[in-house]
Amino acid sequence: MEFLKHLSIQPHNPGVSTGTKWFEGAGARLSSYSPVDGKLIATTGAADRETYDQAIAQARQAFAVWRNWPAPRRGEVVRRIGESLRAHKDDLGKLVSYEMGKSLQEGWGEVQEMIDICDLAVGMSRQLHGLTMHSERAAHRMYEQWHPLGIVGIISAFNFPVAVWSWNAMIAWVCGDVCVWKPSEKTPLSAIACQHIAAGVFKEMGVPEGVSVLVNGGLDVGQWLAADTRIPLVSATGSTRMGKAVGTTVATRLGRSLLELGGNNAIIITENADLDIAIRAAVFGAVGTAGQRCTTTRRLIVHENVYDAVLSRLRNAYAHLHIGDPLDPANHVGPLIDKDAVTNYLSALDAVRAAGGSFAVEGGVLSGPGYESGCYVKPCIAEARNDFDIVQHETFAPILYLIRFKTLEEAIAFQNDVPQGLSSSIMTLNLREAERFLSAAGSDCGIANVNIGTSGAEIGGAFGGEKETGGGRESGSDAWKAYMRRQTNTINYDTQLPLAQGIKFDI
Ligand code: UN1
Repeated sequence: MEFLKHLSIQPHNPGVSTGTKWFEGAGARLSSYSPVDGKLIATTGAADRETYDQAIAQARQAFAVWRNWPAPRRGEVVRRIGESLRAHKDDLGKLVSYEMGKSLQEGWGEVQEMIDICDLAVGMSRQLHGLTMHSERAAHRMYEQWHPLGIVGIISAFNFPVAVWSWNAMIAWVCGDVCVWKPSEKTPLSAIACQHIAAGVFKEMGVPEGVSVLVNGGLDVGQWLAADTRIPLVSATGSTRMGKAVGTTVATRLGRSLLELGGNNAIIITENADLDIAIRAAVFGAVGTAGQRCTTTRRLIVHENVYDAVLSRLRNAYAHLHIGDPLDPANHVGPLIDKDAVTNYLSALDAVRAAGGSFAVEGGVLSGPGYESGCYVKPCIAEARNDFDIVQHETFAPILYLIRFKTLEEAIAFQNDVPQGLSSSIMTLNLREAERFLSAAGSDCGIANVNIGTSGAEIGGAFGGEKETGGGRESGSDAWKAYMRRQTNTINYDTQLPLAQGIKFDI
């Protein structure tokens, strides 16, 4: 466990930080157990209301200074964080893998996603541009500019314990905001490691204390953030249930929220698909991160003419999956996050059977040597109908539902007929099918891919989805605008004061 030392993780860690300073916090301590071997990794303090309020006060002070730093200089801070992440990639990837349970490849991939967003944010720091408009009045100029918003609250989930913070924080920082991060109580150590990495750069560059605040804790801390009028934007990633609670609380005070919630992502495999690509995409999409990505492939909508071929290839691929210690590179699939997740997985299997579904690849909990934590489950495949209640729900586990279709219209209707709208794909070499899927009458998701699976989005595009996924967009494209306030400026350099719309008002 050398990586813990390299990342400054102690057996007992303080729970709250304003950057370089750490505070114990008098909230109920958090214990982080690894789902890999069931062992206690370390504990952290947690925020109580008083420590929380002090940390927010520090963030406010920091904002008053930080917003005046030129954006490219803030970009330089983010560039250095990216460099430090490169230096810590191996260790941080291992910690993510050990604390959360995803394969080491995916742990490293998550850190790479952080590095990528740093690079993107550095470039953005010189491109936070507004438009200029032509005024209807002579000798007047109109333009818009984007100013920093203030404190950005970040609530992140266990499944991407470090990357989701970085998508928000790196961009918010170049925008001139300061961040308050409430990580998942299931992965507090990964958050502590990130805070140490950022603080190292802050110290070197004289970044004001309070630009990066970490508040570990439980549900109550998330509720404080959501209700806090000092926080103009709350970005929350997690379940639809959590997002509805946060979004409602933020809305009652007319704050802004950016919600990244559940997905129920499907791949449509038409009779014109390249099945080699389709099967690889489907298997990685369904079992990667043990089915605990918001972009996980949960439904496979397969044309009747290729259904049997797809099923037999999937059976074959699933038979070759290695399930076990995610830090062992020979394994494809690690554990679920905890025993509650295992319970949810098992009740989903019961619900499939009760609804009349059957299993083409059986699931179950693994036991015996290497599986002592009780969190390892078998990825499984159920033949189901799209309108089963359980199929309409997001179960955070490696359960893939197979659904048969006859016409593309029917397939697209199935794809869209769920409450969520995050990611979607079509596998086809037929241009007409692909374009219909991408058209206004096609997929209703925030992400729609062709011959690529539903998970593993690159950070250059805007990431997020529609309907119960919450509507927020993070990462690339112009998602930075959510972290700033827009101001329209009209400047009169005339000797007269003409009124807009030609109104006459003589005194
Ligand atoms: C998530 O599961 O919350 O597209 C994010 C992907 C990753 C991000 C997933 N880049 O699968």
